Amino acid sequence: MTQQAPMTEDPALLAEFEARIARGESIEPKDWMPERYRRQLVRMMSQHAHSEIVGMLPEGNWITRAPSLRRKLSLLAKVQDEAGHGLYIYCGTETLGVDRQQLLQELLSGKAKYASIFNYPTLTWADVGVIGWFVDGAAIVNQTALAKHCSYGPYKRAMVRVCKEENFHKKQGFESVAALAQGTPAQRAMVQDAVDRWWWPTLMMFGPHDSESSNSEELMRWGVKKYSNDELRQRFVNLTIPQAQAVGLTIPDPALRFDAESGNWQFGAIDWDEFWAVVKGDGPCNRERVAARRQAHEDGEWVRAAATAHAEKKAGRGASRAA
Ligand code: FAQ
Repeated sequence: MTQQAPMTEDPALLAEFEARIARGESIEPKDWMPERYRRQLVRMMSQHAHSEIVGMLPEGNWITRAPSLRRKLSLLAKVQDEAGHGLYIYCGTETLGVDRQQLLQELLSGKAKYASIFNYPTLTWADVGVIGWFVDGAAIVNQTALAKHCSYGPYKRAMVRVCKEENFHKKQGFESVAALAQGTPAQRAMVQDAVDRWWWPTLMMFGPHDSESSNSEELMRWGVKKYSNDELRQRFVNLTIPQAQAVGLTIPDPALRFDAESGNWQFGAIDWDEFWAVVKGDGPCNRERVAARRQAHEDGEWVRAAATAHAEKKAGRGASRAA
């Protein structure tokens, strides 16, 4: 999505818009907004929607291999929830005047970004629990801030429901992790291995360091983001370390230590080269993920054609009844 177009806004309208943000008012679809604000929201919300949809794939990989009916049911429900979140956020994006087909094309062509985390493989059943615990846990930290503070009304309201569901996901993930952590030595080794592989990519989900975050200043000024990437990352680490300790799992970071003065868990250096490689398309599963979405889109062609034919038939009947 292009962000570079020159934009000159009416200074009086811009001042009134910024005053509304300062008063904590919600901006609604028909309200005046700077073009740059609209574009930033389309960028962020469409990336978010794509993340929910692509995010179905790593865990979806395990639905047929869940170890019990109970685990299968909760995983099915979770993956279905993520589809709902994606559709919900695409609807939110449409309130900004952007066509969903265009956004989907950008995803299918490989042009659109989505969360880096979903380009990692799910190698064992333990990965499913750890994704619920870490990835949904990270999503909750990020999205609760949006649900409470985001200045764009439709996005903020969407996040309220999404966060409630993500909370269920996190609980089912942590419960599964706790069961494995108390299981046989092989189960404990499996879940520790999953923690080792998912920890650092989860920290990367929060985006680059604040000093490298090109969008944060604008998003924070306009009340979309309340907290910076590093602030939210720190909050996630502080919340998660005691949980790992409670179930006897080790976080793969030798530099981790509690700083009593700040109350923060200090952590080691993130591998930003890995992050940018994944964001630019060179992660372990980027090609596989986009190929799976393309295949799903092609497989769904008959459904779209049938729905269109049905709508046309209904419209035709309506027209002949009205005549
Ligand atoms: N992956 O300037 P910033 C979930 C890009 S949903 C890929 O700091 P910003 C649910 C960024 O787009 C997870 N790209 O960007 C679930 C920008 O590039 P651009 C998704 C990333 O917007 C759970 C450039 O780097 N959540 O997990 C990433 O201020 C389990 C510079 O970055 C959301 O989308 C990344 N991790 O901050 C589903 C929440 N980070 O566009 C299934 C809403 C950054 O200028 C299973 N979004 N980039 O070309 C946000 O809060 C923000 O957009 C951030 C990024 C924090 C993601």
